[in-house]
Amino acid sequence: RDREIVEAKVIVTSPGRNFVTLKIVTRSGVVGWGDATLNGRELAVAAYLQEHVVPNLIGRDAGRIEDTWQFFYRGAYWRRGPVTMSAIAAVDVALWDILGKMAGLPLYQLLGGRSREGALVYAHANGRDIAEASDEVGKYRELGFLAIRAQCGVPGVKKAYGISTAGKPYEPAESELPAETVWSTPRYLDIAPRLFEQLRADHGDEIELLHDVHHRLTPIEAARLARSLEPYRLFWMEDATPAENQQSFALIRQHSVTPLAVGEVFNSIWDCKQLIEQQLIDYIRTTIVHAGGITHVRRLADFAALHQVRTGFHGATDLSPVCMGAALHFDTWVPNFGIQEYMFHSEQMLEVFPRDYEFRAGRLHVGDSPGHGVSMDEKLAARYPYVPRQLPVARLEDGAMWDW
Ligand code: GCO
Ligand code: MG
Repeated sequence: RDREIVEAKVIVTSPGRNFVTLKIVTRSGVVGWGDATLNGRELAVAAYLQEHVVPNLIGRDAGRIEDTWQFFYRGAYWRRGPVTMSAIAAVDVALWDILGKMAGLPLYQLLGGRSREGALVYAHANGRDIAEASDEVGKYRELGFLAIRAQCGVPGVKKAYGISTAGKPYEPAESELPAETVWSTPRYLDIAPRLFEQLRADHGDEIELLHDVHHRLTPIEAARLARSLEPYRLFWMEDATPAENQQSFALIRQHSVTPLAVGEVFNSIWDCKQLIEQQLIDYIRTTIVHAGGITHVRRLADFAALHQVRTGFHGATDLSPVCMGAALHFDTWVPNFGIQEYMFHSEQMLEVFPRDYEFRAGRLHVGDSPGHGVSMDEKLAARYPYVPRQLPVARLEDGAMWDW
């Protein structure tokens, strides 16, 4: 009876960007926090939670995590999809948080305990040209990063993906209606290998380098890029081509040994079953908030382990510190861990979400507080109301729509 859920509250706040958070409270006063942020579509998940989930939570036993997951997954009838799976994730993570607090144990301990001291993370180095990107890589090396993702502007392409306005961290959803960007595959395929040639020349072989193609190439173009990047030994090439057709990764594989990562837009194991089973990828990026929480992502990671695919969770700023906390506990436990993305949240965001993880020597370390170690200052959150924001779109030079 102590574990009965007596309150469930959806909180939307925008301390620099929008976050959707679910708070669950038990009769004995234990509070659990879950992230439900779906960048650019936040209110769809907030409404799903508010209208269809919260009424079903009141009166349930907070300790029945698996049953609650099955209830919302099977019970919705309309399976999967990013909105449903983000909503389920928020419930699931909040319940794991409560379980940890009830047991007085950090979340990684509930999963099976520590497998490593800290989670290797990668930062984002973005430059308007190759020289600026190389300087940025240098800055992150000085901060102690052991792995760095690098992107640079493409000559002749307005607002290439991943490039911030000078001095500002990259934050894609900056306008109420989608910003229009232009894409040119030939120009990009020309500059990308030159970027990595320069980075190896400037920074040597030891630093791990990553790159995000952001779904913009066809499979054969991706194969060509993967092959041309081989001399620079990337940690991974990400989202080489859209992955609705999982078979298309076979074409890339056939031509190159550059490791492949995909999956930040996936929301269930079914989106990557073939990719994993046929070993068409090396890293799976699907993370807790968008794929049904710890309960589902644990199954996904175990399945991936059977095929020697490792985790490499999405960790852009549009996943809140609550998701980051849960992801880091998962990373601390999961045997087939690869790497964790780490884009900094601003001080303003971190004030709203007090957390106990910290960066040391290239790795993020979780604290030992019970649960996932991230909470929310609700009073402060109330000072930052929702601001409508959407992700950009991309068009080819002839005006036709393309993948952003
Ligand atoms: C990444 C991602 C992000 C996404 C963003 C969309 O690898 O970090 O590609 O930059 O574009 O999360 O909301
Ligand atoms: Mg990405």
